[in-house]
Amino acid sequence: MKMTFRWYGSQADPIPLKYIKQIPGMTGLMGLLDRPAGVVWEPEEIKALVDEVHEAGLELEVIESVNVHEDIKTGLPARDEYIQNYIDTIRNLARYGIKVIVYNFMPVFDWLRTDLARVIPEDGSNSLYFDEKDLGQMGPLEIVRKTAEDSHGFTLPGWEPERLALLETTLKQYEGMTPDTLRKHYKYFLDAVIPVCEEVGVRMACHPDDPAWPIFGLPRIAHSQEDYDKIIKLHDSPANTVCLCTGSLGSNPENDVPAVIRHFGEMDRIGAMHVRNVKYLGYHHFREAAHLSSTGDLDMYAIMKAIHDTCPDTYVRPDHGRMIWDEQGRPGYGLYDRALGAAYLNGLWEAIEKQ
Ligand code: DNO
Repeated sequence: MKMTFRWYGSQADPIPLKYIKQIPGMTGLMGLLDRPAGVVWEPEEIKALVDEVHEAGLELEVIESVNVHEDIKTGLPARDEYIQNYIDTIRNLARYGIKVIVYNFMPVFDWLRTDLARVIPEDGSNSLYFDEKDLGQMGPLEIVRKTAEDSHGFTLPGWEPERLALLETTLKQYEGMTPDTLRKHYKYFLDAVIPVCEEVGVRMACHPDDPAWPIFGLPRIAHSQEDYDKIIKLHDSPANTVCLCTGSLGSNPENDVPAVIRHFGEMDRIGAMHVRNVKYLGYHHFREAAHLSSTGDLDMYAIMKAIHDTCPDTYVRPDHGRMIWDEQGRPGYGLYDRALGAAYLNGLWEAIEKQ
């Protein structure tokens, strides 16, 4: 296992690389360039990022959120141009040592919450929270406005302003689209990019729908083991993999997360892991918990054991942390609770190894 940390770059992330390096057992980053969907990530900017990370004594083999343009997902004529840009980006990233690209194929929204700072009554910390009942009152435009307001001025992954400016038009383009049609567009994308990945030694890792069910009537096709079985068959290749996010899949208690890890781990189809815990509060109602098993409803030991047994060389990162110790930061992506999460996951790993 390679323990990594999501970092937004020195311009956008208040956490200095030297702090990340000081987390015990931290080997590298899941990094990103904050670029709009559809553009080519240029070699110079990738090189600058990689050099900066290497200078801090960390690796950068995983890149997150090379976002797929909505025209690709909706199958519009401009998709070929955007796919070509994606291919150029894959080639540029491979040139600088990137091995895995984490992306998603969710229509319009990436992850979705109804509150970014819900106080946890037990200890006064706060975390990301979702209650489907609140969505009914808000609607898509309202939730976007609220999320932007609550983000303390930080850009949030998947909530890029230029994407959201087109929200109404984009939502219309999905009207009536079935999951099968979305999968057809997905196949068109994979058929074009996966051969390039094979050629340059990169694996694409698809992040699950978060939360793990359809929202606002949009088609969503990546929130269960069955969904991912279909995705993998769309273009069967070792380069077509899953970014197995335990908190996203685990938001739906019907997903047996350790079993899903074993299923895809045994097939060598896990490109990267996001590991975090979830506390169920009711039907389609949850909040994010500390990583420790007893603070939530996922069995983190069983999760780490499944990784250990089936995909021990994969990249892992602690996922969203709570806000603790009065830290002010990007919701889900502060330093303290994610560092505690990494230390805990490394502790579980050591115990499993020594058993
Ligand atoms: C949320 C993240 C996601 C993930 C993207 C990848 O916190 O895990 O935004 O990076 O879905 O495209």
